[in-house]
Amino acid sequence: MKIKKIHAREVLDSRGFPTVEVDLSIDDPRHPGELTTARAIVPSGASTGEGEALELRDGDKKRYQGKGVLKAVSHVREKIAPALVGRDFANQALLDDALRDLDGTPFKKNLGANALLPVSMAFARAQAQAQGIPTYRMLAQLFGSSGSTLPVPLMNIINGGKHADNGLAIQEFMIVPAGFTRFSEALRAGAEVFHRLKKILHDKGLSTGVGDEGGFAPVFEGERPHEQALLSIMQAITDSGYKPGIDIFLALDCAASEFCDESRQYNFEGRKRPAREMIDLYSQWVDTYPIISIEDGLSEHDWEGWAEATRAIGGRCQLVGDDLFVTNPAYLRKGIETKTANAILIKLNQIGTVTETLETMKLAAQSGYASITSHRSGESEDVFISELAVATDCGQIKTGSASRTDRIAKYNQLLRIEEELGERSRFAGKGAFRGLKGK
Ligand code: 2PG
Ligand code: MG
Repeated sequence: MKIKKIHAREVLDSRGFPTVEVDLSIDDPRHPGELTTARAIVPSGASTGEGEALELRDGDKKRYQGKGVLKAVSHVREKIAPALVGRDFANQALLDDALRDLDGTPFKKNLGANALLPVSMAFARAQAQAQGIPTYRMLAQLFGSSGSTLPVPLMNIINGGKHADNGLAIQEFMIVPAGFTRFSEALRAGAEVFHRLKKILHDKGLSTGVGDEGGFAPVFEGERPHEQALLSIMQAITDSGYKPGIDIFLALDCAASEFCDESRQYNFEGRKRPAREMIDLYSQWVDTYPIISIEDGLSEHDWEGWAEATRAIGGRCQLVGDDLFVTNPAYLRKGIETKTANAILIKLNQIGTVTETLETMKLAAQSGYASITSHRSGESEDVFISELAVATDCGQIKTGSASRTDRIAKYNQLLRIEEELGERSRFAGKGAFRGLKGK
């Protein structure tokens, strides 16, 4: 696969901040003399883990409040393109090795993960195009999987934390329509609950404006706003004619690093609490509500709290490390060795190349950790994560609510893939979750 052209440009993400888009062309083996060109856009997080690969921003306050990405764009144009164009790469791993060598640092501090990743993703797509196969099939070949499993969507229908300004400490309240036989049915149920929730909030006089990931961002007045959020969602599920705990389950992303202070006290509902208290609260919620997944329930700096949480709730609930593992095999290995968490959130831009992402997912699968392919809060029309979720048969995708095209684009791509796979497709369903026993 000889690379013929690489071009980068600054485009905007779903929050209106700049990000990097790359067009990459290779020879088209099916049409000698012609090129095939693929495109990719990098997403961007707001509640980022400290161990993430570098997202290079210009820092020039005169442009986009310092958030411009012209440096990353120039790294693609002036460093990556001259080094790679004209070279032949037999596979994704070799291309990604070359990208990593060019950067030369583990956290992509020289060129920026936002310069490397779009090249890596566009190359994956270009390879698929050259072979005349869909991207998920190409990625499945790399991963050694069947590439036929449609993931259960984890749909974030109430937004809080850094993704909204409604005072909720917990960042994401998700519905998980796992009790269906097809992805399209699960998605339909999820969308129906989303619309029902809108009515419930409206009738209570609460705002139905949406946050960064397309979920509602109401301000729940009074005591225990987080339980009010859970109860509103439970009502939305039943009012839609579905059974909580049978058809539809709940999941949380607490993003607790954001409300944990330096002395490891969690600032939650008006009071500072030690990890033990947060764990007791989660444990009680898991018993009361059909919660089957809790992400970042403790801070990324609180490995002790995490280990305790895993002992206390890990047997009956999926515990997902996002900020804790940052898609990095080294952090995941530490988690496996210390029996911390039992699942990992997968975000390509936390690590910076497709190959490293697949390596992390492989390690997770071999160690009995579930992988959840995930969007970022700053997204675009790029649907690579839908392809990745199906390709790896990981069984779960987290890509926002049933609104905002940046989120819906991912779901629509999964609908297309389900249709294309036809009889060969399977929906991951409840089998994707370890916490379902006894619910
Ligand atoms: C998360 C993500 C995506 P962000 O914390 O899981 O939902 O948010 O992209 O802001 O890190
Ligand atoms: Mg998270």
